[in-house]
This record gives sequence, structure tokens and C-alpha cells, in this order.
Amino acid sequence: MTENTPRRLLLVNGPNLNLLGVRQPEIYGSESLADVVSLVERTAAEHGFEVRAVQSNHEGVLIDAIHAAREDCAGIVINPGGLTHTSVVLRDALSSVALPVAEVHISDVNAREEFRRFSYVRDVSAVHVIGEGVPGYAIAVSKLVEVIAGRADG
Ligand code: CA2
Repeated sequence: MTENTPRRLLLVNGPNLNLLGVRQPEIYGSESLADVVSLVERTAAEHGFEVRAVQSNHEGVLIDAIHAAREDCAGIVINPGGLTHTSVVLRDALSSVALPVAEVHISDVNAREEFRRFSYVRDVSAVHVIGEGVPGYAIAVSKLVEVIAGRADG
């Protein structure tokens, strides 16, 4: 990490994750999106980072936020929701900004329907946290900060 490394992370939550805590608690738990943002902010703060959080049901909004992160963020924590399994566009956005990415899934996507096993984001992400519930976002932040520190030292 150099003195020029921005002390900010982008948190991206994709389509339908605004419904966290409201629907399907048996799969996604009872914590809300606000709880996720608060957890990520607290964890990032422990490492000296602030957070810009975006959730959208619109792919283009997510892509604009990822492009903007190039200017002032050191890394991206993303739960792309269902776009994980469908979106070349989202993958291209992540790979174009060349920031370290942590891919998070609340549920164990490998233990659900077959179509959830494939991720367009997997091989453009340095960190993967899958099936750890909402606490997985905190794990992702800590691992991403390690990657950021390691990159800038190299
Ligand atoms: O497990 C995850 O975090 C997912 O990324 C969630 C996506 C799903 O399409 C992925 O396969 C795995 C779905 C997000 C929808 O979230 C909801 C939350 C509460 C109620 C309804 C949907």
C-alpha cells in the first residue's frame, strides 16, 4: 500500500439484494441490506478504509459505479446477485477497472441449482467468499485489504 492508495472500498450489491431480510430468510438470513452496509463499513473502518455502497436492480447503474471506482477506490467488494451467472458486461466492467475484486455470495451457490455454479465474475476476482451468510462480507473485506496491501507493496 502506498500513500497514494485511496482509503476507500466500493461495495456493490446487485439485483434483488434490496430484499434481504424481507423475503426468503431461509436462504439469505434475516439481516437487511442496511445491516450488510453497516457491517462492511465497520470492518473497513478497522482497516482504515471508508466505503461507498451501491445497490441497484439495473445493470448499467452498477457498471457506472464500477467505472467511477477507478478514480478513488482501492478495491471492490461485490455480490452481483443473479448477474453473477449471466453478465459478461459486468465481468468486463470489473476487469476493465483493474482493481482487486472480492466476490461474495451469501448462500452456497455450489449447493443450489446447477445454473448457480457458474460465475462470470469468478476469474476476475482475487477473493471468493461463498456460503458464509452476511458475515461473509466482513471476511471479504479483510481478505481484500490483504490483497490491496500486498499489491501496492510489490
Ligand atoms: O447467495 C447470494 O448471495 C446470491 O448472489 C444471491 C442472488 C442469487 O441469484 C445468486 O445465485 C446467489 C439472489 C439475490 C436475491 O436476493 C434476495 C434476497 C432476499 C429475498 C429475495 C432475493
